[in-house]
Amino acid sequence: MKRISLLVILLIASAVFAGIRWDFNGDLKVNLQDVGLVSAKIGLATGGSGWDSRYDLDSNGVIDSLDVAIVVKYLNITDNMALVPAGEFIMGGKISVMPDTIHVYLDSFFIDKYETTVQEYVEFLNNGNAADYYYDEQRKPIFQKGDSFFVSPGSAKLPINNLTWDAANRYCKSRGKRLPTFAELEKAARGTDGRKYTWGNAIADSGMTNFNYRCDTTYMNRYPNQNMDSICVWSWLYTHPESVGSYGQDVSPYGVYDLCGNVSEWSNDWKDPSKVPNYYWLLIDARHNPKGAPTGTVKLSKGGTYADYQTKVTTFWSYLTGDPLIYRSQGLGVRCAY
Ligand SMILES: [Ca+2]
Ligand SMILES: [Ca+2]
Ligand SMILES: [Ca+2]
Repeated sequence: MKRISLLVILLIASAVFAGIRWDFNGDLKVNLQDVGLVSAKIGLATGGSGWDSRYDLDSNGVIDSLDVAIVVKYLNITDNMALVPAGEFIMGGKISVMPDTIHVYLDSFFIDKYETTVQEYVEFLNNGNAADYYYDEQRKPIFQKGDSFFVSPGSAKLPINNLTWDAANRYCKSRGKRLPTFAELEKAARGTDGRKYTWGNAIADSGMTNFNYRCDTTYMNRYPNQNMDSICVWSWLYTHPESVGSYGQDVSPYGVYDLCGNVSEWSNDWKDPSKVPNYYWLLIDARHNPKGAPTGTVKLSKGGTYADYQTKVTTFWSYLTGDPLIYRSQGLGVRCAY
C-alpha cells in the first residue's frame, strides 16, 4: 500500500515537473530555487555523467549561463503573471466559435493575472508610443497635455479599452510579452475540467463578475412577467468597466482575474476566412498548441464584457471583431502572455 502511494506521489510529481519547463523543484512557481538548481548543473554536457536534458533549456547540449539566464528571465516576467501548466484541457461550448467541446493540448505559458490597466497603458504611451493614443469620447480615461499623457482621476486601475488589435499587440511586445492565443485565454479561464465560468458552472449573478447586472436573476425575479429581452435593456449608462481584480469570484483555477467579464480581450488568432465558424477547429492541428487560422481579416476576442448578459460572460464566449488596424470597441481590452 505504502509503495503504491509513493508511486502515485512520484507520478504526480513527475507530471508536475514535466508540466512547467522552468519549475525544476515542482513547487509550481518559477523562483530563485529553480535558478539555484540550474546553476548547480553548469558545465554538464550531453553524454556526461549526471547529464539532465531538462536543465538544457535552449537544447544546445550543454548546461551553461545561457540556461540560467532563461530561468532568470522567466522569474522576472512572473511578476503579476500566472503560470498555466502544460497539458490538455476541454475547449469550446454551445455558444462559442466552437460549438462542440474538444480536448486541446497546450504547452505551459504565463499569462497576466489582470487585464492591462489604464495606468500601464499610459506608461506605454509616454514611452515613445504616442501614436497608439486613441481619444475615447465616452469614458475619457486618459488625457493629453503637450506631449505627455495622464490618467484621468479614478481611472488608473480600470482596464484599458477601445484599443486596436495592432496597438494591443505593440503594447504586449513593449513589455517583452506577446498576445495570448485564443486557446491560451480559454485555458487560463477554465482550467482542465471544462467549467463554463471561471468559478464553476453556476450562472453569473450580481457581484460574481462585471456584466450587465440589469439582466441578473434578482432583477428578473422582480419583474417575473416580462420577457428577458425587455428587461435586459442595453445601456452604457447602467454598465461600465470596473477596476481590474474587483470581483473575487471571477478568478480562474490559475488565479487569473476577470476572464469572464469586465472587458473582452484580444487574442492573437485570426478567424478562419472561410466564414464557417468552427472550420479551423475541425483540423487536427487544432488539438495541439493551436494558433488560429494562418491568415484572415478578423481577429478573435475572448470573454464577455461589462455590457453583456449572463449568457455571454463565460470562459468560452468570443467576439468577431474587425480590421486589426482600425477596429476598436468600448468593451474590448487586452492582457498579455509569455
Ligand atoms: Ca520552483
Ligand atoms: Ca544550454
Ligand atoms: Ca475580461
